[in-house]
Amino acid sequence: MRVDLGALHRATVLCSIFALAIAAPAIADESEDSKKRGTRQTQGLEKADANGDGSVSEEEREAARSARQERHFKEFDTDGDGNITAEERTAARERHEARQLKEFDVDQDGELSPEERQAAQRARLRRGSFE
Ligand SMILES: [Ca+2]
Ligand SMILES: [Ca+2]
Ligand SMILES: [Ca+2]
Repeated sequence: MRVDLGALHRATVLCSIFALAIAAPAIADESEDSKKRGTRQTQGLEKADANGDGSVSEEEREAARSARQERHFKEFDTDGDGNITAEERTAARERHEARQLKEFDVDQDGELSPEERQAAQRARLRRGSFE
């Protein structure tokens, strides 16, 4: 009967990583799809840039982050009572795993190999969330 602080914290950490990635594109790795990621980063920037002046201020970054966290919270809290129960957490994890399987099970053997997991993790970092 309590908020999953662990998950929220993880989201915050990942958001920070994402923010770093935006701030320092030079340190981006040389993965085969770095071009695609650049596009995603730009989209993320546009979303966070609430007043459209082309840069993301501290406030805008903060607002984007809490919006994201709220979205995650709502995704977990399926009955909307403001609490995340163990059942809701389990259900969310199952949904998450099913989604991951659908998206990243490249050879469709019904489970994620270490390589597929890695791809999933990279995609997650790119999105700046733990969805
Ligand atoms: Ca702005
Ligand atoms: Ca609930
Ligand atoms: Ca597989």
